Amino acid sequence: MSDINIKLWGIKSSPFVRKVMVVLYEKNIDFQQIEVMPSSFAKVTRLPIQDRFQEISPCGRIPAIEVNNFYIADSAVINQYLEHKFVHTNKLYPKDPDNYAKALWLERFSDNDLAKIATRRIFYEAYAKPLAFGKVSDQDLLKKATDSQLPPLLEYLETQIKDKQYFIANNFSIADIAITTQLLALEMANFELNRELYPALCNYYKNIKTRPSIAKISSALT
Ligand SMILES: N[C@@H](CCC(=O)N[C@@H](CS)C(=O)NCC(=O)O)C(=O)O
Repeated sequence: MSDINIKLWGIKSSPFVRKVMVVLYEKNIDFQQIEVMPSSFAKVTRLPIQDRFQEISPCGRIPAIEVNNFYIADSAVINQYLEHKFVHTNKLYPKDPDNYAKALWLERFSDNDLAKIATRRIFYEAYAKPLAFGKVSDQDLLKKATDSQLPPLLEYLETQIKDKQYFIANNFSIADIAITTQLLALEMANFELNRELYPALCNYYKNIKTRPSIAKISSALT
């Protein structure tokens, strides 16, 4: 792989960038990180948008990846691409069709439904907004998110993990990566999972954080 030059565009604190970082670590693929904010954030902070970023990521979102002369955006697309491009590396998508579909569903649930509240509301209000924009968090929005919008999503995950080690067929997969990166975003926003309400999810989260690829992204944040 020494003739392959990989650049991952996006700041390490983004849960979606972290999804790709975990996949790269799991697959033992070397990469260079280009710490760039989404274009919409850069506009608010008036920071210059990096040369070429708009070309690499047409909607200005992070992450995007560059592999030699090829580039593509969106964590779900990037991770499927890496699975197909680097075929002799650790597999992160189940082979069995039912498990494969279930893993994709859990990834989509995390990227869309869970991220809408965990990242775009709680992580953004409590962590990113004060830190990146120097603005005060909206406590009403945060309370609504933590008290009523997030619980049904966590309850669903609790029913899906039960007492298993991983979400799908006892193998670490893209489903675990997508879910864990959202749970990490909640932790960064100082949201603590309630052990009484979500005992299985709490155990799962505690264990998965000891996995080297996950430990690596968690420690990169502190
Ligand atoms: N579906 C995308 C979502 C990426 C995303 O929303 N990234 C955020 C940063 S965490 C972003 O770029 N936000 C800026 C924007 O939406 O304009 C993915 O999985 O890559």
